[in-house]
Amino acid sequence: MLGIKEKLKEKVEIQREEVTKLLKNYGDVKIGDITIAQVIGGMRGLKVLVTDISYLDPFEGIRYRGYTVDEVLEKLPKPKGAEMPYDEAQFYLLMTGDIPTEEEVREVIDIFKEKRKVPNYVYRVLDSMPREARPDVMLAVAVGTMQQESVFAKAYAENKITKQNAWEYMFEDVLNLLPKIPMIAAYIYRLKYKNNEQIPQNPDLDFGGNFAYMMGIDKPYDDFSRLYFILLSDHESGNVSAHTTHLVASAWADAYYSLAAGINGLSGPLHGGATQEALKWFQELLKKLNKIPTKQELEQFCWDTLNAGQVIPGYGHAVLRNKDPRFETQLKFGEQYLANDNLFKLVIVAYKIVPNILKHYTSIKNPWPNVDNISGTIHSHYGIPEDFFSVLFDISIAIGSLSNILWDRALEYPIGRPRSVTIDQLSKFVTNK
Ligand code: FAM
Repeated sequence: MLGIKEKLKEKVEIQREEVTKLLKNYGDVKIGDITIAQVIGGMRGLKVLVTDISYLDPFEGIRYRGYTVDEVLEKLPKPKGAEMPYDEAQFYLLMTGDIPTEEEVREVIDIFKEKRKVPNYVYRVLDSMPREARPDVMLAVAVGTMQQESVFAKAYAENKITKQNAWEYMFEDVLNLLPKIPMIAAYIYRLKYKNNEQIPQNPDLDFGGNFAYMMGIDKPYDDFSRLYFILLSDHESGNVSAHTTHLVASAWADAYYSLAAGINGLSGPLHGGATQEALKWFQELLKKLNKIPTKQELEQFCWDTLNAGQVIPGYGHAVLRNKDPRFETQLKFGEQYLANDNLFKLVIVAYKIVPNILKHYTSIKNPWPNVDNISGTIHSHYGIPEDFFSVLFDISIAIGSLSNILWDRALEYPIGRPRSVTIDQLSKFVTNK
């Protein structure tokens, strides 16, 4: 068996040749036009990034390295007795493009276990932060604090890094950093919400299983953790957090700086914060009526939200134009384990009604529930407070974002630097037409 590093070495060589060929022979080929609406509209729809880690088809949904959500859940190896695959297997898939064998995933599990231990100074920093600090801020601070561990930054300072070998140092950083993220996240959770009564790691458990264990939440939360971390691991590289991580890394910042930036990028209510917003919206509705609403009551609540100039959280998407398979997969989990949960019942009722309301607005390009519509309900079912949701999302995006920046270095992508225009220039452009 080839180890993950050797396998990557082989693949990096092949992909480098491909990229060189594309650039040399076809660098001038146009693949699209840019409109004023796209320039003003957050580059929506512009194909200006490249990644093989995942691809988001607007109608079919996400494919991780070419595999759909269902295929990934079916094909990746699972821990004994678990219904969901190892997150380590998803990491292997995103990194190498291959579904790992049991033996291949075992190598990653062993490496991750060996590298889990978080330096003590990180805990001291976390302990000294105000209890009011948001948990995702604490996670970003913890990741930033560990920057001094960066093998990449050290090698750069010693003039050891070349364009060709940069990825190997990035690989070291990724392997050192990723296994620590769920450990730190669980520590923050117990510190903030469980009176700092910490649960030591269980060396027999995998990435997701150990996270659930350290959180102190019983089965089947281990399987939900595995599932959630897989589902949210990557959504091509254009969403705010993945894009931020990539952009920061493009200036040859190491994995610690880059991921800390991505964690901050996830926080906004229109992105990672939407999980929290969606749950709040459902809770408000339930509180107001004190029962599962009728169709009319729910429709009225939607109109009240929209007429107040607010978005209905958990619906719509910048790229997807169809139902989100990540929503559907969590729905199946909920049907199996949350059938008696009132909030979950409300998610199902809303699924049938809200899209029809949103369809009244022709400007809304996707009226369907997105992944964040349901995640918060499931997190909250397991007793997790709302402001911790973005940390769970951060653990997931770490898997995909770190895979992305490894490949950014491997394929020697340059620093990101788009150009800007002024409004005046745009106006003149139109007048001159
Ligand atoms: N409720 C009300 N209005 C909505 C809407 C919703 N759920 N989704 C879109 N719109 C509006 C949008 O505000 C825009 O209005 P204006 O023309 O007045 O600016 C119009 O419909 C067209 O928007 P779009 O092109 O369909 O979507 P965008 O690409 O601009 O925005 C989202 C995409 C996700 C930011 C938007 O759908 C939204 O705000 N949804 C609610 C928040 C949410 O659930 N975010 C989570 C997204 C998730 F995928 C993630 O990143 N984690």
